Amino acid sequence: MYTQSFSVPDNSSPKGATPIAAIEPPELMEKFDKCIDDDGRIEPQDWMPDAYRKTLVRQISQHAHSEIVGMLPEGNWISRAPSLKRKAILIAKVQDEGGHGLYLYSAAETLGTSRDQMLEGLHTGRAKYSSIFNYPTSTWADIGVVGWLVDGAAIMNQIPLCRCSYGPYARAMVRVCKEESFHQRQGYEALLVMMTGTAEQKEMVQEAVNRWWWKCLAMFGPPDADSPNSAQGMRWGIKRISNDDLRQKFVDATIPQAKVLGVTLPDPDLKWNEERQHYDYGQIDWDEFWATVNGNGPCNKERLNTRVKAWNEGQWVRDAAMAHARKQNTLKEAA
Ligand code: FAQ
Repeated sequence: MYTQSFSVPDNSSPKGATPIAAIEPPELMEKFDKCIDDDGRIEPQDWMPDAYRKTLVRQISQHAHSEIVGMLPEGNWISRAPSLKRKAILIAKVQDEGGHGLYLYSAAETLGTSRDQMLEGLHTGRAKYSSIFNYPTSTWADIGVVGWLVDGAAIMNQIPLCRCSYGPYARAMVRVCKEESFHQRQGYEALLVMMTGTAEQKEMVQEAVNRWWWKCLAMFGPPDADSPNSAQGMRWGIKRISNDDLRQKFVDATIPQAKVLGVTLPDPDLKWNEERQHYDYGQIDWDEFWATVNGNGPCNKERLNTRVKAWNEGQWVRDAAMAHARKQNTLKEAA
């Protein structure tokens, strides 16, 4: 079961009883608030309220875990990619996701947490990671759909994070977004090719879209009204656009892409709303989302077991690297 390992204490929540200003030195708080109000960047050496630090550790470590666990559903298809070209692209993509996880762990470490602490949270099931990676990739079309829709949703969420008030996170996001953009395009292109193929291939794409669409909408997090961290995250310039607004942007951007591709999005309520100048969409199954976030999705146990096994089996590599570093240090000292 997942709990709230990196949760921010109640006093940092907009709904909390004690305002943050009341528990932090006023002159430091004033300088921090001014920097946030001026849209400046907070750097690791700067003073920051404890609640800001904890919120960032929570979000960045969850994000890092998502990238690392996110390697698994796609890694599942590397050995079965239908051509050498697709295999090379998929290996590069999965490797990129691993790199994103590493930048993000490094960004979180600048806040005073250690990688061991973060990984312990993941491996014991205390830390969260994105709900989306707890669903199976059952056919090759899923790999295209993950690129198109999952990476598409990830970019929509991550572009505003390039302007996050915490410098190391914002800078990591710039590179991550460039790579995610390639990921999204390769997925869409793979699907475009399948849609010029046989009836079975087209059906495989449609069936994969049907399974992933709603899960991707839920990726943006609970509705704003039920999102405990949003108001404070936005006040601090960590989040720039709310969960619901990002979800709407994703729906609006994806509908024309689905038309070009020739697939139907599985929502009878999708309809252009002239007054809102946005598409309306149907009800997301939030019970299913929370069950998955809380450890009871179709692949939660498998994903966690795989990560723990990889970590345990990699112990000798970490030991060897440490032994090598010690040997190099001894040689340097002796020289
Ligand atoms: N899954 O109050 P809010 C990717 C939790 S990377 C699980 O709205 P917040 C790349 C949330 O943590 C995908 N839990 O929270 C890739 C909180 O719990 P807590 C990951 C979720 O932080 C592609 C509680 O619900 N991206 O895909 C989810 O203000 C392909 C209440 O929620 C990021 O992490 C969820 N979907 O907003 C890799 C981006 N949604 O912590 C491989 C950075 C919410 O209080 C292959 N993160 N929760 O115990 C964010 O932007 C934010 O953290 C949100 C959530 C928007 C995810």
